[in-house]
Amino acid sequence: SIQKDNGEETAEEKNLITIGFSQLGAESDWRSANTVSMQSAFVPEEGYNLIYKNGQQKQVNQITAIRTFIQQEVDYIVLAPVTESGWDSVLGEARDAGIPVILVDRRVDVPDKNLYSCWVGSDFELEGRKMAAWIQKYTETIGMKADELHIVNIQGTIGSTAQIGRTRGLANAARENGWDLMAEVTGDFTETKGREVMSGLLKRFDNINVVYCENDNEAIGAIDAIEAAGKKAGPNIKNGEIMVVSFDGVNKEALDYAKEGKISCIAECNPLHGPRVKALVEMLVEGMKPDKFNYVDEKLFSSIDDVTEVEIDGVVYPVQDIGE
Ligand code: GYE
Repeated sequence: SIQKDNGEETAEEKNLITIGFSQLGAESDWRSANTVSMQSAFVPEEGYNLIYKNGQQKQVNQITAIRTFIQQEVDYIVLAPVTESGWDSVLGEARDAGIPVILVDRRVDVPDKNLYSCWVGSDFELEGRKMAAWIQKYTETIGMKADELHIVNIQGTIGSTAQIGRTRGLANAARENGWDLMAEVTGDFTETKGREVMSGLLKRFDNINVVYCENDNEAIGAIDAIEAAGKKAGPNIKNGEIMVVSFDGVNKEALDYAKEGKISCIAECNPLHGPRVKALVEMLVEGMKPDKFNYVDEKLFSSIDDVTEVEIDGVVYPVQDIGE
């Protein structure tokens, strides 16, 4: 076969399937785990050549990456989109080039659903509803009245599916329960921004008793800010502690915080999508039509044993005890 100058065969010569993967960034531990999962699933030994591009949390970088993949004539494009809007033209270009697009993690908001083959990820609004149900049950158990809850929401990247769903889950529950949801401010899913935003909120409000962080990295930053302000992060809100809850359950520090009670509850968000995306690609290769939307099952984690499960629309979700 034809050899490249360095003597190695090209992906094409090896009959590998080339996947262009536009990852949105490297903002969190969840994201790093997700990238590793993708990189370990799509390896040459399994018949794949993965081209990975990090979008640095900017949609324009992702659009450029997709256009490059189209020029390179990759076989499939996998897109983890940073936010939902603004994908119509570039996805149209991929379709015109005959390259199927698979979405992973977050979604795109396009009127023409045929612009992508399928999606795999989490039900982010359900995650938010589960967390709100946990807050409701726990605070009731310790005898707090609904109007005594003073909540701030440190949101994820505005306009991302994870932010939209988690914010909606809390906001609806706050309205239904009569909770005082005092502020919604973005922390961009990062530890640095979580710290900065929380320290600002503590200056603005002196009665915060629940901090809803839309991921663990923000929670770690927020806890730093709480401690720097001379307060304690914990579930004992009747005695002046500030209860922090968050999402993901991927990083070791956050799980340790959950064991110590600094984070009271974590809604699991599973990042290990590599094998799932690979299964979808394999179906497309075989000429099969995968389900359009593929959801992953997820639990809650907590070391507080007062609440063992939550129920939503008749479905029971267990709270996994993560011990001391
Ligand atoms: O929860 C957060 C990350 O989209 C589910 O993005 C993902 C979220 C995840 O930065 O940590």
